[in-house]
Amino acid sequence: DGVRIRRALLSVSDKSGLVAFARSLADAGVELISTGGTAKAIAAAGLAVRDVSELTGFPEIMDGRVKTLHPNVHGGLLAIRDDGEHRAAMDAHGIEAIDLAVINLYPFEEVRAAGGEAAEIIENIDIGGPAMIRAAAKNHAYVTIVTDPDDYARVAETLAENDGMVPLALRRELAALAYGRTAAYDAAISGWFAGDLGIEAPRHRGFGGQLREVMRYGENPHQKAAFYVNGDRRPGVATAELLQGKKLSYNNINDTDAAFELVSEFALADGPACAIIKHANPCGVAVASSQADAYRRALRCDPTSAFGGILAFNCELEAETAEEIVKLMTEVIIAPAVSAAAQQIIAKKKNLRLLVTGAMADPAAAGVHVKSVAGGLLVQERDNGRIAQSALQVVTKRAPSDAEIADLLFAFRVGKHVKSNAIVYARDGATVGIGAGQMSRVDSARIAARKSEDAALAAGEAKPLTAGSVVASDAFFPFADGLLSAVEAGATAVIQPGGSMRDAEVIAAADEAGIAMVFTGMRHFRH
Ligand code: 93A
Repeated sequence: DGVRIRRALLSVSDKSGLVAFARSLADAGVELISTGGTAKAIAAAGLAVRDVSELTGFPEIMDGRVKTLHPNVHGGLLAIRDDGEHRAAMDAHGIEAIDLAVINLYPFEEVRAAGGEAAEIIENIDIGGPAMIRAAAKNHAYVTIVTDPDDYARVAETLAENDGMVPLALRRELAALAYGRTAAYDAAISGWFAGDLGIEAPRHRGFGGQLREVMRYGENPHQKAAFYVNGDRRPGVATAELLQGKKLSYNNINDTDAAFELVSEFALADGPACAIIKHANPCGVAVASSQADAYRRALRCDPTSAFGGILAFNCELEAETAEEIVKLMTEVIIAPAVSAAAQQIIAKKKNLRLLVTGAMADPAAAGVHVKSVAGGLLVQERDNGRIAQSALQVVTKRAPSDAEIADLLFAFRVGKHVKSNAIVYARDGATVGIGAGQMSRVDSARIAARKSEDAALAAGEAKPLTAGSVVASDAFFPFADGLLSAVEAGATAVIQPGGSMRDAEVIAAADEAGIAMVFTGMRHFRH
């Protein structure tokens, strides 16, 4: 099932590894045909190469927009070699069979990521390249298609070992890679157009990705894993620069993303913010007048869980904060920037990863969220919903005070980043109890309160930290019990979406307890 390679067409934008591969092909007696820049590079290495214009009898025109879009190229790639009619067409039109196509595409993704002008980005939409890749891959019964320089070595070795032939199994595998590449390429182009037009429907957005790295393992050591990036320039774990420490693991990337997305909810105008994440849930979040204070107050919420956690900040990491951080075991720090002094302090902890994003992410920006299910993918818009103070509806006799409103909005914003059912207690811009991921809301409320008692004990305080706090619920309280548990913990105000059949019952319970409650009309499930 091997096909002998006699003639190869090479047309590559990424010229890495090209010359060595071309040389091994020439050594195997393969005739080389190439487009302008590729031919130049091959000829410069002293190898014989035919220009594709000679094959087509047509010059490259329109700044190269049309160079390989010609029947002599596509006929040579698509002809069924042992079909009488196909052979007759080849003879009649002087079409020469092309057995190997080596093609990589105009760097659309890179130009887009570098923030090029629209005209430049559009010029980097490759038309001829994908057409040849798809033609060669379709005809893999006769043709070998190579789209990734990483595959040059094994194709060259295969040729050397198999008397200049490529076996069917490898041709099929390379065809699968080829269509994967053109699909990801078109997804990136579609995503760019969609973003540019402000189309938010996920079906218009590309969510294909490009392989960034293969990881040692996934969520668990027996699971293989890889990190794909999609060219979206949203500041965060995918775009950040790693200033020190080992590569991030699968779980590190997941947690660091959760940490940075959460802290991005808080603008600098809100004050320096810090979020501590464990297992993708926050175990402490605070906004304070100084960054070090924000860190200390976030840590106070649940110091036990914070051990080995991921830290995110919404402002440049300062030396004073760094001094505090190195006292405790921490896995990752992510911040928009880091001061030179802070970097020196962190450097003492060799294994601590320090990531710098250069900017904060826009919490209101549109985006795509993908999740796999057996047999498919679920795609939705990212949860960019945000509740402003003006959207709050007071439903109790008592209205919350200004200080309570500030804490209510803070707690609700944190709750958006806590796995459902989420209950978040907050006081003076800091979480003081977080209940996450329970199947019943009342359990989340009780767990949050109990954790707050533990935290008070650890801090040597007599009263639980929830005394005099406010509480946020990511979805409505279906019954009064969850609310009553919050009242018992000492909460004085509640924020929740509202909309339960039993809202009246829950409101009556709040009034009876003398607490204030506001409805947001927006739910923040996170599963
Ligand atoms: O502008 S194109 O869409 N039109 C074409 O006919 C065409 N043929 C090859 N782009 C085309 N290519 C691309 O040119 C290849 O995919 C490759 O990325 C690049 C190689 O050009 P050069 O050999 O001049 O560097």
